[in-house]
Amino acid sequence: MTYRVTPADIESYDRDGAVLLKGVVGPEWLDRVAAAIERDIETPGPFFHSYDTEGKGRFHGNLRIWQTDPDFRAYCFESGLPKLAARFFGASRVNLLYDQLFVKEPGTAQPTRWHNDQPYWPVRGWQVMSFWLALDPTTAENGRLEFVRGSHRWDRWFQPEAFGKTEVNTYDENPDYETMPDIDAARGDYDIVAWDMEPGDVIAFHALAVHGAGGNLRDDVRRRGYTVRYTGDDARFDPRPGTAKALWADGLKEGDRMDCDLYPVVWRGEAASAA
Ligand SMILES: O=C(O)CCC(=O)C(=O)O
Repeated sequence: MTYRVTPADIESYDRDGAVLLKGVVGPEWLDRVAAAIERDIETPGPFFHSYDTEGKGRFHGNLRIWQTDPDFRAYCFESGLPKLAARFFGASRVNLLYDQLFVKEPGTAQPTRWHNDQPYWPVRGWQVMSFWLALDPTTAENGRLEFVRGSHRWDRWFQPEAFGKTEVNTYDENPDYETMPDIDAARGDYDIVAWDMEPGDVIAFHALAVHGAGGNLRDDVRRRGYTVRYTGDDARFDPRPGTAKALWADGLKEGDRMDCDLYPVVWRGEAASAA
């Protein structure tokens, strides 16, 4: 991976909470990730969840798949993404938080509800971000991601809910969290940004950025997205109510640095040169 983060990328990320990075992931990594996705669909890892699509299409979800598949692991550790995260954070250390797969097969009309991520995650701190990789050409018709520009700076934490009816992934109520407003009912009130993507493009986004995605309304193309989440220097373990228990690390106490087997350090360097 040879992509170099530009000052303009960092400015957009800081201001808007999300930025499109074109052509980050080359054909070799794309092939490895695509093959790993097919393996996961064939024989899903332990955190597999299929979202209910009311009989139409199929929405395959899974997480922590780096732990069971060597190619997902290699992509999370060795692809160069950790260094990109360090650049966005200006951090001297990057930990892998986890990875997650979102495959909407043709005809999966179910949107991904508006949400922000950090309320789901047992981590506090500002240096928490994701890289969503497109494996297919992705447009408004087959479920591209959408972001509310600048929402990562609202400091609003929205109550997690499952993306669809699933057997796993229920979330405790957190009295400090808010209910997500009905953004689709008042889209004109929000500054919504979205980008068409080509395979290998990546969206880098902040963990508090409010985002969602449309359904895959096409019957001839898939919409495979693979996301990797990283944390930086200021991240601390915080298993507050409402967070996904599947992401809780045994052996860490609230306030600890993230470093452990579940959140391994994947990059170290000079913060000054990264900034
Ligand atoms: O791909 C999707 O539908 C949702 C992705 C998402 O919410 C994420 O990666 O945080």
